Amino acid sequence: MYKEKRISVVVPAYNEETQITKVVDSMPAIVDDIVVIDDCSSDKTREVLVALKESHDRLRVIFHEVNQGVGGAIASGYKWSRDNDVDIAVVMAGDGQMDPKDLPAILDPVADGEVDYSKANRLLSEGAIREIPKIRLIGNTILSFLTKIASGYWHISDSQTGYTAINKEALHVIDWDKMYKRYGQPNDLLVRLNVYKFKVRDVITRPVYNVGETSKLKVRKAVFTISRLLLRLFLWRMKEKYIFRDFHILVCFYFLGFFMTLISTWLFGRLVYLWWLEGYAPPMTSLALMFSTTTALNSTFFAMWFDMEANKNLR
Ligand SMILES: Nc1nc2c(ncn2[C@@H]2O[C@H](COP(=O)(O)OP(=O)(O)O)[C@@H](O)[C@H]2O)c(=O)[nH]1
Ligand SMILES: [Mg+2]
Repeated sequence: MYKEKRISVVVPAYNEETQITKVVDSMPAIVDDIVVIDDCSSDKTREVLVALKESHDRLRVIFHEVNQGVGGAIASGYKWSRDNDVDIAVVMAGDGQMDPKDLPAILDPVADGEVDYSKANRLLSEGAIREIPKIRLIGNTILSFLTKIASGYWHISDSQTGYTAINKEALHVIDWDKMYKRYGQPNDLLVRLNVYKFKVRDVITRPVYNVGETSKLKVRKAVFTISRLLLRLFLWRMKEKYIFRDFHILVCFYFLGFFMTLISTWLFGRLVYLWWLEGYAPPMTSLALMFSTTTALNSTFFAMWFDMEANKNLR
């Protein structure tokens, strides 16, 4: 229990035979249920967990018969927490990259009823540039920016962290079977939380690397796949939040921004082509390009500003 709330920690684990014991052993006393999901590991994770269960009565283990991905494992842990009357469900990786010392700080905003979901933010910590591998820092920064646009939580960054806490209300509202099942899970969840108007906050934590973990994530591939996912999520949020559930003129501004960007691209292409062919820029095309670019930028910035305003009380 923490502040009279029942706490579960959901631990997705895939081939973590060397790491999982340490994660379970180091779980602070405030945690009531350690819910480890073995996602059909091909190493000895399953055997290690069965043995650990003998000596840890807080440990609950869920075995997946087929591999579902980290998001699928987290969904199983969330459903267990929802059905077992847990007040706050935390997620910590099975590879030891989340420092249990940070747990109270992550829990506080949710336990005190200030927000519905809190998450770690390693990018704002002092050692971020030194401790996070460069390629991951770049990938994470790109995805964090795109996640701001897609989710409407403009005050949130480090969208790729898995260290999070969610309250009972959100556990009951979100449809966990629909959540994205692989590495884009945190991004997908943020967009869903926004549509249901849940409050979200970042808590600064220190990045943890080189504790014996082997990452299964390929940064380039993940940036590409998650960017595509974010585009789909963005369109879904616009439809759900600003057309169906309520209406906001910002969707028209976003649409105009997009349309004018297409026109500008076409005009720019035409201008370069004519310049190259005839050695001069036709004044009408140049003027039209100036007009369409200005409108494209203005409309997009207005749409973003409206979105920021609409979400400013969700922090
Ligand atoms: N359930 C499940 N967990 C996974 C899978 N891939 C990775 N994980 C877990 O998700 C967590 C984070 O994965 P990791 O590869 O370390 O990602 P990184 O820390 O972002 O590099 C770890 O606890 C892994 O055991 C998977 O396919 N299924
Ligand atoms: Mg890891």
